[in-house]
Amino acid sequence: MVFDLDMIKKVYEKYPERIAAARQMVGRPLTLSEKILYAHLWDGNATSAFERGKSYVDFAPDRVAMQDATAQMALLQFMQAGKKKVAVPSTVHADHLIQAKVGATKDLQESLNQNNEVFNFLSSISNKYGIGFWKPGAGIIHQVVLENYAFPGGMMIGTDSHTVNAGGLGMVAIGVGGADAVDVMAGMAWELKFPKLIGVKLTGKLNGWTSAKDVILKVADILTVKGGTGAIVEYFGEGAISLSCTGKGTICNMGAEIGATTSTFGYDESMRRYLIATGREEVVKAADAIAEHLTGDAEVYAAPQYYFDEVIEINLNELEPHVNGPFTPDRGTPISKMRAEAEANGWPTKVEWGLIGSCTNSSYEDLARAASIVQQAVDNGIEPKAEFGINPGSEQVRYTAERDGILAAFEKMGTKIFTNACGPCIGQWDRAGAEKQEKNTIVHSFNRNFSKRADGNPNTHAFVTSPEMVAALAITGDLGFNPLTDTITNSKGEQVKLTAPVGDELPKKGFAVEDNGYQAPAEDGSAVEIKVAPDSSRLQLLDNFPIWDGKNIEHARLLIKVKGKCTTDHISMAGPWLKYRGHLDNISNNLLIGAENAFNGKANEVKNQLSGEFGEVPAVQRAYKAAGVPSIVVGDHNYGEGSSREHAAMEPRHLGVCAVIVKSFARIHETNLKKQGMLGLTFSNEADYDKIQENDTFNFVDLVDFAPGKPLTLELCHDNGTTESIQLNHTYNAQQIDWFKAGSALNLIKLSQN
Ligand code: MIC
Ligand code: SF4
Repeated sequence: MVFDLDMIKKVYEKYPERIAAARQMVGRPLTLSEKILYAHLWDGNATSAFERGKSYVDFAPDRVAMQDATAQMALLQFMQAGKKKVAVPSTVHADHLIQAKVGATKDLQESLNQNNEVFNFLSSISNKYGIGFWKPGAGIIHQVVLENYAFPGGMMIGTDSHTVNAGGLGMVAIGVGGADAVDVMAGMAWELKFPKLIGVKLTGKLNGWTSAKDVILKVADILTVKGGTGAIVEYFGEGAISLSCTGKGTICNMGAEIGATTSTFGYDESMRRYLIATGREEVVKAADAIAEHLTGDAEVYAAPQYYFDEVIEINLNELEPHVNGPFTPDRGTPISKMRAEAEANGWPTKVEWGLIGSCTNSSYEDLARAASIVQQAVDNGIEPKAEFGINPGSEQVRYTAERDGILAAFEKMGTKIFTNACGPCIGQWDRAGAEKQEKNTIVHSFNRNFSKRADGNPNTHAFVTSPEMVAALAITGDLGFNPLTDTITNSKGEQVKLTAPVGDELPKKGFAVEDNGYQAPAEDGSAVEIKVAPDSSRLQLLDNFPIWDGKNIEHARLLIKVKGKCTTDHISMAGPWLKYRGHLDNISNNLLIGAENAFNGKANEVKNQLSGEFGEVPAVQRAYKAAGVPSIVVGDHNYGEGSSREHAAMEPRHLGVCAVIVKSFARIHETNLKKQGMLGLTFSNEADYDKIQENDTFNFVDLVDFAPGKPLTLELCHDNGTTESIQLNHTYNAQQIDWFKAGSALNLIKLSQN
């Protein structure tokens, strides 16, 4: 079955005219990213050219995807928007709340027992509002989207930063907070700053041990975790065409790790093959009819330096397998240098676990290639030195991989096959012994490796690599093992050299599945009642955030000045806290507990200015709230990097923080703060960060004049009696200032309903 074929055809019908209009306005050949963006303007045909990195533009995305951990808050907000049905095709995927412990069957049952209330809520609210629901065990959101919904030239948003995975099928797919999803589901325009464009030209062809993952590991190494901020990364060249569609998905997926708005590839043969293999010949037919519009213009790819803001070239012939980490996905090390790097940095080289899965690398091809390594170990009598776990990307992938003997190869090596879900990637991993907090190394095929992410142990050194490299490193139990040059000793004492991985891009016998886990919504859901128990610890209906009183904020205190990396995992931790994603007050108890206090170097220990005592961040903030004292949070660079979770913005808002002032923001988090009616500001002069002292009080002296393009002034009153003023920049446009004034974007939607 092809989902929403009519919608896809309608999008394609508009393409020729929209592209012609864009061409005329822009006045030069177009990149693919521009074509997709201009084809999705809310106002129809382009009437002017937009300035990249400057113009705020209203778009009309074709669809919305949400996962269970973020959908709860998104849909709690949607409930308040007063709509009968979602305005565009939308889906919810139950994938984040399932723990990996002993293996799929038991783990899934356990998760159903524990999360029943939330799954029932998501299932019934989806049913009510016309949203497709993918049940627990159906698969990871981005794999399921790629297999069923993504289409070349389409535009979608999703409440998860890795929504960008759908760029593998030539979409512009963007991760957003739930409040953005509410706009689109409520039939309103969705606003985005017109992105900058980074072109990545791929020459040559992957070979031997190198895989698509290595392309993005290399790009991450070059661009770092913030190098893609505000940009779409467009891949092209013969190397791009030679990659499989799911390989392209892997590359786009991890574009989230460099802060890119999204990444994409032009429509090509690999996409045709994938669409056909997943039962979507109809989409191929429709796409073929406008194929010229579904890729960048030839002039662009011939002379990219004139059309992109930045161009990177990577020769796939020369690319080496990479292993990135620990603690950050942009620290890249080619495998030939790993032993020396690990020794120089004191990283444990003994690998304890190898994990294959996550939305990044859980395709049929990924499992097949990794299995070919595992099979060699089995055939040669090599005992694996590390433990092994797999999360297949979807039930369709799992079922097919089982049928084709791929899972059997892993099972022979004692691998745990976990549920088709996120599992360890999001800290849903009951790893035996993690509580001992021992220093150790794990390797995985995921995208993120922030401290504590997978198992909660700050001393776990997690490294990101391709599935086939995970297999090789886990088998040898040695982080420094270079399969291109090194040998392994088998049980008979012989030296064995692994041969390079092989695996079918798509199953020769086609994909198969018995129950894909999809639940279609009711035609008319108006009678469906949504129940949220008032005493539930998991779900809580939302109250409006208070509207701005129209006055300058005075006598604010410092909740915390954060030092160094502060991802959304530091602001609103996942793992055990995922269970409160639908209960704003309960989840607020994790506010900033992972962030380092710049004054004492400790996490979750800040000075309560009312009592003079030190306490945990959420408790101190609750004390300020109870006393009616406004507060601010100060942060470093790329604040809010990582996830799209809007809890990281809603929690401080709920607890009474009024402003977050940082050196720079990650895109999604900055928007989330704006949506929730907070002030997200940056130091005009970065060095002013150093002027903020623990006992300061703060006055926003010209907030009453808050206007687009006009910096704000903050007065710092130090406890020695001196004061000084600093300038704060902001990127609020007129509408976003209205969100601030109304208390939140949602408050404004509600006002417009009355
Ligand atoms: C993640 O990978 O961190 C997550 C969990 O998928 C998040 C979403 C979330 O926090 O729920 C993401 O990437 O947006
Ligand atoms: Fe799930 Fe991990 Fe992908 Fe996030 S990155 S969607 S947690 S598999």
